[in-house]
Amino acid sequence: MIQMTLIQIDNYGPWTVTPKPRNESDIQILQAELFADVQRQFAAKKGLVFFTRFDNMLAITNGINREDHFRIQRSIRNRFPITISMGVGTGETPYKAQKLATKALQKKGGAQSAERKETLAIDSLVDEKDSYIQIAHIDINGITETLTDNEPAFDTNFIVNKAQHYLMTKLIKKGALLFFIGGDNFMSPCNGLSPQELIDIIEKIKEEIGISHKAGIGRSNNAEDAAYLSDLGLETIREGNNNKIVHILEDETSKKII
Ligand SMILES: Nc1nc2c(ncn2[C@@H]2O[C@H](COP(=O)(O)OP(=O)(O)OP(=O)(O)O)[C@@H](O)[C@H]2O)c(=O)[nH]1
Ligand SMILES: [Mg+2]
Repeated sequence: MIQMTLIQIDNYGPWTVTPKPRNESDIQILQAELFADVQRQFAAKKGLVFFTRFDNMLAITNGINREDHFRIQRSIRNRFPITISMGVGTGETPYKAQKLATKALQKKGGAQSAERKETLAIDSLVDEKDSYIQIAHIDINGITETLTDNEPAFDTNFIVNKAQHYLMTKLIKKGALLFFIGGDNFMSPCNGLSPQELIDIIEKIKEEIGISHKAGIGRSNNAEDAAYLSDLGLETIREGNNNKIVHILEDETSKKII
């Protein structure tokens, strides 16, 4: 089971234009600093946050309890001009977990409600004994030679975006999520997805748009270790000159549970 947390800035839309529109550069700074801050706090507990759309972020939070979430909300309130609400959900797939997390928060009020402030809506938390996370770190093959060093930066960015869209479209059908994490890298929390299904998706995208990917898959009972193992998996593929599409690594904690 995977546990996911939705982190949402309270009543942010109105705040960005009250008393009059704030400078976009200042809004960008706030969002980047908030992301860095919540990442640091969740990471201290082996969680992993994806910036998603910045005003809404999604995190893998297995092992992080009610009190931990509350402390993060309080710390943000004490240091930022905004507050954050959170919803927490669990599921056999990441899609289900984030859906329940979102529903729990939506029930407590809208994103632009002036009444909903620093709400913590927990649908469910994963028991330590059921905690299991599978993450695929997906990366484009040879982007530096083919694109970064040859094409205009914007065109390369557009292609990375296109790859992301194709990956998301196929992965969501399997209950897996996909987040852009920088460069030519994507991370997919993908409990329930078989390695063969991922290989099939990557091969299909190669056929459809001519972009080839590789993926390290990591499995653990916490996000930090699952992500780290997925990084190591990618390195193993690189050592073999990208001949393999997928490489799986799992630790002792994940072998007990599927
Ligand atoms: N967020 C993140 N970004 C990375 C990571 N590794 C590389 N990058 C970024 O992605 C860019 C491309 O790196 P690579 O994927 O290693 O380069 P490549 O040319 O595609 O080479 P191969 O993937 O080995 O085929 C780098 O310049 C970094 O900006 C990572 O683990 N995480
Ligand atoms: Mg690459």
